[in-house]
Amino acid sequence: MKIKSVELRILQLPLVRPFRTSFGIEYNRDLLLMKVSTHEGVDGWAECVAMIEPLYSPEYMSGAQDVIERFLLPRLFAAGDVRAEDLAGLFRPILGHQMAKSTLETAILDAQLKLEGKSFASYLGSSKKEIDCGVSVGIAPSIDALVEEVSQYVSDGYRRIKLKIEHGWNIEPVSVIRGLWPNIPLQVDANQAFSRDDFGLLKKLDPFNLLLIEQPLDEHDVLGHAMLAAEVDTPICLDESITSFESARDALALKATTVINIKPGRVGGYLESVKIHDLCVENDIPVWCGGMIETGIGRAANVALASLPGFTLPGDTSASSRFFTRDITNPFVMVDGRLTVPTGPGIGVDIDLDFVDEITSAKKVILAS
Ligand code: OSB
Ligand code: MG
Repeated sequence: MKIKSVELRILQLPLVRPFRTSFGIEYNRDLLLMKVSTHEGVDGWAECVAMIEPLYSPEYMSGAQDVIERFLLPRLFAAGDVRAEDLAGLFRPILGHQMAKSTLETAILDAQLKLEGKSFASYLGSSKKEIDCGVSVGIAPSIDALVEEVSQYVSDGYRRIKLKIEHGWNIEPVSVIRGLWPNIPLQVDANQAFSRDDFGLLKKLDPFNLLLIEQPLDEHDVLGHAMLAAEVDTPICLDESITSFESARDALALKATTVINIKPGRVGGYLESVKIHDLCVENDIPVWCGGMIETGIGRAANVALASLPGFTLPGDTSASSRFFTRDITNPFVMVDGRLTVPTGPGIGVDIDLDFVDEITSAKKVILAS
């Protein structure tokens, strides 16, 4: 395929309720949206999962845009005829910036698969028609507010609940939710809030029959996670620490993680995600698909990925209504705790261009020549 132009937009999409994680971080969903147009006549779309500030990972929205414009697009345009499978090699000299790279690879893959009439799921190697859904619950203003929010998700039919935890919000919320729903699959996510001094506290989570503790320690403290894993019974699952196939391989070898959260943006794209998935399948390590508050565009691709056979745990692949009153695609609607895997060509969703225009605050088109 030959790329004709790349359109970048900044959108503001309001959330249905605030989403709070450790360190008082409150997420919004300003996002960078990309459309790649090709000489073959198809367009490909992708969203960048970098948040507006570098609070989850070092990448941030306008930094990702800068990397795309300054370093990735010139290499892409100079390469001429490209396929999505070429991009990792093409971008290899540019270090880091996985979310920026993933955006471009995903948009090109969308265009390529539309041209070939193939769905994302079948290209990635999946056969499942639907996937089980979990939901990520932010730090609530009070225990009562948490119970009310979780009750809503349980009655919506979510098949797994994930509670965000931090200092001052850990054993009590978990104990209350476990007490009210003794059998619901439950897990926690600390987003790096704890340190090696907190093993005693984290050990107190063992009686609650949690599926896993996600990223309790600093992203660079892989050895600390291995030490913690040896002390607690609850499985440890890395999120932020897994930024590539190599980091996943090494974390598994160190026994720092016995479950892996795969987020395509964090590891540089869907192709790298499949490599990590295959590694985990070979090693009998369960994986699940993380979320970055995606719109229907990123959600569609995540749902396709989550339908691969190694994704044996429900992911943060919730319905569009979890975050948005109105999505920028046909919404993902959960039925019986499951979402249907799109089967149309490419990511397989229709984009509501009128609504996208309505919430666009900036737009730029970069021509290949
Ligand atoms: O750590 O999994 C995380 C959202 C933004 C940044 C980091 C995380 C999250 C979530 C998932 O918890 C939210 C979702 O369902 O998309
Ligand atoms: Mg996480």
